[in-house]
Amino acid sequence: MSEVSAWFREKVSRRGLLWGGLAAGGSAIAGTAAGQSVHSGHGAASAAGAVPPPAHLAAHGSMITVGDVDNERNGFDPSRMVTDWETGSVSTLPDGRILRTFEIEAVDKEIEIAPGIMFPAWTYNGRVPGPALRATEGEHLRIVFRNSGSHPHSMHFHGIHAARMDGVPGAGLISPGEEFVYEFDARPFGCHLYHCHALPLKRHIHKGMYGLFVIDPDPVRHVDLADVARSRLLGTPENAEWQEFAMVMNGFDTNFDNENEVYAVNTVAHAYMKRPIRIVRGRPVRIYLANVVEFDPINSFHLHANFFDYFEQGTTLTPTLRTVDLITQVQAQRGILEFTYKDHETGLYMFHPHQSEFTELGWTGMFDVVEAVA
Ligand SMILES: [Cu+2]
Repeated sequence: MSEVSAWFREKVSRRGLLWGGLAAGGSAIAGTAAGQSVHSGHGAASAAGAVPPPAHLAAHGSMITVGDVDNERNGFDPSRMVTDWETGSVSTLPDGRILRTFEIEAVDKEIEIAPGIMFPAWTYNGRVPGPALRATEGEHLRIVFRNSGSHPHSMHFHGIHAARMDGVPGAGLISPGEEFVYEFDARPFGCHLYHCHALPLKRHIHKGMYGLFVIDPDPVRHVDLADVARSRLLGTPENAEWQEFAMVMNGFDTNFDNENEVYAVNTVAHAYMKRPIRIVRGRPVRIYLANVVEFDPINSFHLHANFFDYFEQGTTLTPTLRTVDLITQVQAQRGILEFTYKDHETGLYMFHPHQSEFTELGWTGMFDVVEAVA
């Protein structure tokens, strides 16, 4: 068998496995791509006692999950998570600098990643991805980390810090029941991430131990581009003009065969297809995007009917890519996307990776561009 046909056979069987599993679990993925009509998708939803999908889903003929994930049981809701920044608590050090403290607890938790599909996750503060930590350049950070999970864990930050704060074995990797305090200054500014660095790394990351770590630029340190820096600094009037979203592209290997069966942004398959992210037409949009997908070498983000500027790792105040509608990210790669729909009609605009397989297995969403929020 040629390499190509072997690849195809493997992908098809993976798809078959997911569909079979979903059907057995009382859920289904409905859609045209699998030879099911959108109408029969409605039927499946009714049979499961679910509300029929909104008109926009039928209009797009999308292949998406049927039914709803129990956000309350999960303890997190992708629609809220997308704007939920964890800023910790703030105090002043004797030298006048800001001390920002975060409290993070590792806990084992079963989460629902698609309707009826449970995943035994390891989490930071009970959510996947973990809290989207946000600080300002130059602050002193203190992260109090407690391990209430069943395995050794750590927090390894992508940032600048001492070796003893690195979250690797011997430097902040702690056993269940232990506590460790990471301390370092917030630098460089940018869109970073943190993740567990216990071994086997692949397992600890894909179980759910990752999150965004955003450091806003301090405008005082960037006089030439102070306006840009202020627009990125949470809490300023300039920043309030922007519609900012936290997005972590992730995937889940539900049967432990080193392949993902479900893909998403912020964990729940197709969450933003069912509840599109609302954007006010006249205001600019900024996405803090990171890829943590395990097992697949690359992920991507494609925006429909529009182009954006991209800031690789967010560490510059001028774009590193201008006027693109697609970027790629390997694992741990991240960046900031900036765009606007101000000259567009209102309506539903899709975003998804350009690996079609990922879109069908959960990673696709919509922006609902509106005139104003009611
Ligand atoms: Cu871990």
